[in-house]
Amino acid sequence: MARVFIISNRVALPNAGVQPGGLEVALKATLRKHSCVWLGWSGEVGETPQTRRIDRGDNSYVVSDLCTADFEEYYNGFANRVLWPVLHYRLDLAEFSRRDLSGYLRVNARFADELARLLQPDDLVWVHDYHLFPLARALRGRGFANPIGFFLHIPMPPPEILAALPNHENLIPALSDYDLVGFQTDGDAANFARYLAKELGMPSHMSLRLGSGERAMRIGAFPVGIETRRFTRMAERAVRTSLVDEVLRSIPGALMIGVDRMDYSKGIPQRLEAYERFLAAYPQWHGKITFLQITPKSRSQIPEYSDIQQAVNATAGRINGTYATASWTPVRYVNRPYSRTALSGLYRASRVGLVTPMRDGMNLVAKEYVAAQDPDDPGVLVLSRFAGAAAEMPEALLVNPYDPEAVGAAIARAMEMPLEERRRRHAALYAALLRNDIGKWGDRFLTALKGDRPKPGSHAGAALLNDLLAAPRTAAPKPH
Ligand code: ADQ
Repeated sequence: MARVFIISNRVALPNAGVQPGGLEVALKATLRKHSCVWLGWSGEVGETPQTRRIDRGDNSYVVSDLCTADFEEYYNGFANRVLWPVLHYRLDLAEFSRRDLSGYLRVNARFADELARLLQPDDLVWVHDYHLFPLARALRGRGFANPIGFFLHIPMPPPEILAALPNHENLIPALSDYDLVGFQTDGDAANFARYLAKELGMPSHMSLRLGSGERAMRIGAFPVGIETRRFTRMAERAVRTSLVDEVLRSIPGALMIGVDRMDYSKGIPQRLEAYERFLAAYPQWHGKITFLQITPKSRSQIPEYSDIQQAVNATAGRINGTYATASWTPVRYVNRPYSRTALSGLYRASRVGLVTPMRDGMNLVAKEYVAAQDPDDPGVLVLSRFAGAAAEMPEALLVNPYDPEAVGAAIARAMEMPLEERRRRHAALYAALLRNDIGKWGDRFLTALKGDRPKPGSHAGAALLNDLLAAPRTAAPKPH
């Protein structure tokens, strides 16, 4: 098979230690199965940027530093202060500047130059995430006709929100230079299809004439999964380690766990408020539940992130100040990352997994929590309906994270749930995880990219633009 070029903002170098982040987890199986070249930013910032290459087995890693202006404008600026909030439905947090946009385009052009030096005509190119929307356009402009796919790990909002993104009329149509554009859910793919129809008057057939020539772009849903059985085995071992034992011995009653990167999309302050409402409404659980929230810091250069940090500290302090006793601390808020092994053991030891993002592309923590459970005595997943994972996990207790009382009631329901019901829900959730194991995700995407249509009825097969727009609808507006 041809080499697979993976391009993403950050590259998880082999043996680089703990790096919380979904991309690394999602790509692990693809790296094991194919000969890959993974290219992106090294994570270093310097005035004389260097490029390094590491070869490991069948894979190579090519990473380049960014200069300070690139880091500020491309990464901190346009990617994290404009695209991240807008795509998470937070227009109120977006801070657009033309300078940041030009930095974003400049770094994309640089990645295209880097790729141009390495690509052979039969290589497949798989581009990841919102940092790199215009990369295919930059590659096409350099004369490359390789199959190029794009996967968006975060949500695609409806066109009414996307249209508020300054310069969307250039940026979003640039996605049509990809052969395949993949999303986490059918809802995200449908939002993109609606954008194309609404903003660009694009017809509901798949040959699109846009920008650099005629190209058949397809769009589809490819929900990211996890390595289910592997994670289960890891949790079985990890639950017997001294870390888990010490945690369990140090708390009275049951453990409830939340694990997230520090980000406003994850709804951590709102989750703590929901727990506070739960403690107020269900005093019978005082002293019998401990909420462990694990959240390493991220993007702390950006003020919104230090604001959440403060809000979380304040709420956790208030809850403990109100309810703690000499023998019970209701919230333990931990600010450091844990290994995946340690997390898996903690998930298994937890009676409730609280995963309540305000908006999330998928959310792998929800899936890991389910995979980690003991099927004979499983814990209960309380999951935000606004996580992409909710579409595949209807047997979780689905909640609206904007409604703290409802989340509090779901915690109570999870704590009280009879064993039979817990087993039934867990079995259904676990079966869904196996159907969409991550090992199949990369294959599905790469097969679709090579042009093979997915088998009808296959889970998470590419839902094509045709299908998404198949419902009878009024004539599309003309392009403006
Ligand atoms: P993230 O928002 O980074 O990724 P999420 O899916 O919540 O990701 O979790 C990613 C991984 O990081 C999980 O394997 C989890 O165990 C690990 N992780 C999270 N918090 C951690 C912590 N506190 N300590 C240690 N490890 C931690 C993006 C999108 C998601 C999407 C993924 C994959 O925002 O919606 O699910 O990509 O596509």
